[in-house]
Formats: sequence, C-alpha cells, structure tokens
Amino acid sequence: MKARLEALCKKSIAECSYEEIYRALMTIVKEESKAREKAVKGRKLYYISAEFLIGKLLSNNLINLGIYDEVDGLLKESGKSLAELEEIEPEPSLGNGGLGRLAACFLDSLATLDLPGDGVGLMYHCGLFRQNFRNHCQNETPDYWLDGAQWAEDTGKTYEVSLAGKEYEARLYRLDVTGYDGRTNKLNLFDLDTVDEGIISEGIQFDKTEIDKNLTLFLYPDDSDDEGRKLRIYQQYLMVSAGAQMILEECEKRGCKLHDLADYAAIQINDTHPSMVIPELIRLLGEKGIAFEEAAEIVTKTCAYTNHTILAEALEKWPESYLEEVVPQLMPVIRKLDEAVKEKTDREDLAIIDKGHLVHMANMDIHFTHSTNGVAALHTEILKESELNQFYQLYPEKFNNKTNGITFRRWLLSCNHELTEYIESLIGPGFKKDASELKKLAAYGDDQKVLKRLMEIKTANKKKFSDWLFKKQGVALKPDSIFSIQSKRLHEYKRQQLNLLYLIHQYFEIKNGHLPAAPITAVFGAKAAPAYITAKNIIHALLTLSKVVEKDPEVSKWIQIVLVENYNVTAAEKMIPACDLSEQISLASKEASGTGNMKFMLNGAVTLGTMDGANVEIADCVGGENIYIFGQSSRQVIRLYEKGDYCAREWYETDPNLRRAVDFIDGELMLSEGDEGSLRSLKNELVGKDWFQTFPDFNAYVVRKNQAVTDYAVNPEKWAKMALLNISGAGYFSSDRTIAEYNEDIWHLGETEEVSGIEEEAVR
Ligand code: RUG
Repeated sequence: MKARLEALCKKSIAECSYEEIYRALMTIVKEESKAREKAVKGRKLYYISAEFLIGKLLSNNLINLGIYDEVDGLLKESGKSLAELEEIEPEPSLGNGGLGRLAACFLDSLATLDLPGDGVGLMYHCGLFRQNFRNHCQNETPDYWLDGAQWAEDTGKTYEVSLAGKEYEARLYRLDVTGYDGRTNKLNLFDLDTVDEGIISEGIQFDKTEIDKNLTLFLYPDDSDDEGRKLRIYQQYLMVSAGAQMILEECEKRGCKLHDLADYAAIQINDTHPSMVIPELIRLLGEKGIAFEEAAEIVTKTCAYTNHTILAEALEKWPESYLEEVVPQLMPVIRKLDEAVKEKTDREDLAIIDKGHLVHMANMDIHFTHSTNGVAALHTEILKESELNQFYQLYPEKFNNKTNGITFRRWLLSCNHELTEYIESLIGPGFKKDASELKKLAAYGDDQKVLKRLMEIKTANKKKFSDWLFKKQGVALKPDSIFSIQSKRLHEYKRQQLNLLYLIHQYFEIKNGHLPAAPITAVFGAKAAPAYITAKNIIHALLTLSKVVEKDPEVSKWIQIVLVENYNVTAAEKMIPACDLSEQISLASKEASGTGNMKFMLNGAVTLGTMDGANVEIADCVGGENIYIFGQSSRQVIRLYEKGDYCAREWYETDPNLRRAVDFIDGELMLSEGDEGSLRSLKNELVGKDWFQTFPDFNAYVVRKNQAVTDYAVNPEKWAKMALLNISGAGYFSSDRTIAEYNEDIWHLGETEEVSGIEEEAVR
C-alpha cells in the first residue's frame, strides 16, 4: 500500500499534501472497487430515487475494502491523520433526509450481501442548499460540492429525453458502491451538460423557466409556484426516462427479450418522485412493438413501490395540464392506465386521474406495481387500515412491510471507532457481518467495568463533537451535561416545537428555583424547506431562545441550546456518537419510520419518544424499561383527527404551564432578540391550529424528559446499562436485514459471478 501510494504521489507520504493523498487514495479505492465488480445472471435491482444521501465516501470505502487500518497506520507513521484527511473531502449534496439516507444505506447493504443492485438518480450541482444562520434565521446558499476530484465518472453515454417537445441529452455519470467484504454495484446519476450555475442569483434564486440551464441545479426546487412545480416534473422525467432507457439497454445487452423484462430487472420506486417510470417504460416497450396491455403487465411485474409517508401533501398529485405540457408523450399512456382502473372500479379515491384533473402518482404506483410496502410495522398497518385501506381491500396481496434499517458500517464502524473496537474486544468481530450478534452484549448488563468503559467512550465522543463544533461554529459545549439531540428535517409533525416548549418550561422552572437534575445541552440539526414558513419560524424561535438563555447567567448554567449549521451526514457522524438522549417525538402515526432513531440507539443513546414509526419496534427490541415513551397513541391521534374537534386554544387556556411557555414565544425577552412577525406567527399557529397536536403531549413530554434527566444524573449505572442494552438490541435495525427481506419477498435477485475486463463490460 505504501509503495502504491508513494508511486501515485511521486513522493513520500510525509511530503504529500492532504489533497495529494486524497487523490491517490481515491485512485486506489477505484481500482480495488473495480476488481470487485461481478456479472449478473437473472434479476438485477434498480433502485430509483430522487435522493441518495451518500455522505463522504473515502473512509467508508476504505472500511468496506478492508484497508482502513492499513491506511490509518501508514498516515500515522508519516505524521498525518486520516481524520484530518477526511476534512478535505466535500460531502456529496445529493439528498435531504431519511428518504435519501435510506437509499444510500440500501446500496451499501445490497453490495455487502453480494446482490446485484444499482441506484438511479440525478446529479444535482448544488444539492438542497447550504444552511447558515444569520440574525437567528435560516439563510440558504447553493451547496457547491462538485469542485475538485470526483468519485463519479463520466461514462460517455448519453440518452435522449424529450421535455415539452424539446430534445435534451442526459449524460450518465457512475460511481462505485462497494460492499463490506462484498461486490461492487453502481450509482447511476444523470445530468445535462448545459446546466449553468451562473444563472443562480441572490441566495438560491434562479429563473425556473430556463430548463436547459437549471434542470439539475437543485434537489427539490421551490415548488410554491406553478413554474417550480413544473420544474419538479421536468426533473423527475429526466431521471426516469434516462433511467428506463438505461435499464432496457442493459437488459437487452444481457440477452433479455423485452417480453421477459421482469426476469432481468426489478425496479423499486422510492416514494412518488420516480412514479413516471411506469408510463415511461410502457411507452418505451410500445415503441419496441409490445402492445399496451402486455406492456402494462410486464411493468407491473417489474416494478414495486415504497410508501414513506401518510402525509397527503407528500403524495404527489400533478395537474393533468402540467403533465400535458412537460411530458405530452406520457399522457396517452397515463389516460389508458386510468381507463383500465375505471373499468375495474368507479371509486373516485382509487382513480389515477380524479375529477379535478389531478394525476395521483401514488395511486398509479399501487395499481401498476406488484408490491406496495410501508417502512415500519405501525406505518404499514396504518396504510392498510386507514390511509390506503381502499387499495388494501382491492389488492391485499400487494401490501407488505419492510421496516427500515441503517448500515452499521457507516453508523458504527466508521463514525464510532472507539465503540466498535470495544464491542469487538467483548464479543469478537462477528457483529460486523452479522448485526444480530450484538445481542451478546446483553450479558455485560451488570458488569460495572464494562458499563464504566462504555460511559468513558461516550464522554470522549461528547468531547470530540464539542471540539468539532467549536472549530466549525465557535460554540463550546459542556461534556458533563446530558446531551439531548433532535436531528432530522424540520417539520411540524416531527415537533421540534414541542422541544422548544420544554426548553422554555425549564427556563421558568430554573428561574423559580426548581433546578433540573443535570445541566442539559439541547442540540438540534435541521434544515427547513425554503418555502415552509412555519418550519423557518420554529428555527427562528429556537435560535432566539438560545440567545436569550445564553445571556441569562442563572439559566445558562443549566441549559444550553445549540443548532448545528448545515446539518448533513458529516455532522450526523459527529453528533450521533455523542448523544445521550435521542429525541424521537413526532406525533404518533405521522412518522413513517425514522432511521435517526436507529442510529442513535446503535451508538448507545436512550430514546425519548412517542409510540410512532420504528420507535414501536425499538421499544420491542430493548424492552419498555430501556426507553422513555410518552404521549398519545396513534389510535388516539387518529380518533382525534376523525372527530375533528381538537381545539388547541382550550389546552392553552386550561393548562397554566403550557400557557406560560407559549406566551413566552412572543414575550418581551424573545422580542428583544428576535423578529416580532415570525415569533407572533408561530404562537398564532400553535394556539390557533396546532395541527400536529403538540399541546396534548406537552405535560407527558415534560414529565418523561425530566425523568430521563434525573436517571442520567442520579443513577449513572442504570443509565449505562440502558445504553448498553440499546446497543445490544439494535441488531434488528441493520439495513442488511431489511435488504434481505426485500430480496426474499419482492425482488428475488439473481446470482452473480466473477468476471473481469471486457467480458464484464459486455454483460453490464
Ligand atoms: O419521513 C420519512 C421517515 O419516517 C422515513 O424513515 C424515511 C425513510 O423511509 O422517509 C422519510 N420521508 C418521507 N422523507 N420524505 C418522505 C415523503 O416524501
């Protein structure tokens, strides 16, 4: 390795800059990954997704290739550090939240399990956006990440895509996805050569009509106007049309007669963003001479759909007229699909095109794929029993659950080396390949030496996070306080506002001499969609409160509120190992699964959560005594929505503690630091609506959280045991398990065989 590195750099490692070492290691990783490519026999998966939140790639690849320790040692010998080297790698900005991170974890697990499965998506030049805080507000700028050496390579291949009657060339870029001791698959990303970052003006503004220049600039461009909504359709069609052409081409190269497409390809539609792949494939098969009915059948057998939400707003519905304008070639197919449904049933809620001329993408997915899965047991039950019950009655056999998972390579081995090494010293290395072996840790639940060491590792990780944050934002934390962390997209259903109310409540308690059992460091990581005003108001309230608390010496001894700027995978990798209390406080029934909850438990945090999403299964795995559950059940919540008589104002008027906290939001102190319009509007939103029922859970949350803080402070042994049992109970949440289930029940992927060079190119 040393000779190889030095040959690439043409000098000794000690003399190299980090940039030179990074480029040389990138070359080595690419060569090693290439050697693990394999040919495919039978079915290959294509996971189509608008997002792939892959995170930095160097360290993860070194781990998966089994050369991390060797490189680490070599760098140390030469007075360099891998940690510093990691700092120079830009994080690819190709995703937003859990949906995109799940896609990345799945690619890792597919390759690890030696299953043939590629990702298909878009190469965004500026990602979602880069977040910074100015005047206690979120500010957005383009996240330029594409400068410098790239993992993705231009394949030289292009596909013609017709948008609004004009032809565009989608260029295919590919990057390697190498599994842990497994095979190498690919992430296929499409882009246009004509895209021009120069059209971005103030912040992240740009002309939404200049399609050739703007098409792959941003993920989820602002859709608060018609042009923005159409732009999303343009983007989605670029992805699915180029993707579908690539899939058909690959299958035909492997000898597939397109009548047998389903024997060669399995296509997983990740959420509704890629739904147009259904009519596009039917259209393309039609061009190749396959009649509509047969084409629809082939596509149904090939495709499967994953639902990630019950929030109506996130299930896309496009006006027929927009589709007619942007993808006129698809409309005859979509209309035929709609007619086929209407021949079967006259239920309006099952139609693809409704009476208001909206095209329901999820409805098309369910009718014309062979599988619809939810992402956690509770979520799937809610889909079957209420949200999609009309479909479940029609196609009970299509519905199935696949509880999400995370790759332990990134979320333990790579982000928490100390903990990984310690676990290995206790139970051996088997857990790295078979996560269920973590169960063996439970035997150490009463071993005081082990518990003490576990807490030492946690404290060291808190210090590391604190140092990193200080460098990045100039904020110093107190590692002897309890770190409670809520990091996820900012959304009212996730209820960062409930945490805000708790912190205000604590402010008053401290002022009245009721001190918490331990000092609390409340950490948030969250981006708000640029057009989502209430989400931005919540960020503003948190930043303002942070300042108010900081300025008060009496309160700041006990509470510190920190918002980590530009929360992304890199930040998560620092935050998660440092967490004591994992905040998973969504309104029961609304969080489809959550995956942050799994990452935190794996790193020894204890969950404070509602019985929502995968929290329910986490509680099953660790036992009720090792998790802090509070709040209404999903049944209660659903009933309250059905009755339609939830009145936030009544709670506000009858609960003095709640009222005191809510009134503080636009009280004198907050107004002395923050913006009156934003703070008032947040308070009005809560008192006048509180659509996600924060108030009914407020008291239970305060009580449960205080209990957790007290246990942490007064019973450290109990706390350490809970942490250990959370790690040992995390095995089920490995994405290797999830992927094995998808394969067993939905994909049935083919075998692979070793090949090399030219032969291999021919089979890909
Ligand atoms: O909000 C959900 C999470 O609960 C889930 O864990 C994740 C992966 O399944 O997907 C998230 N999600 C849902 N992201 N976007 C959506 C709706 O478009």
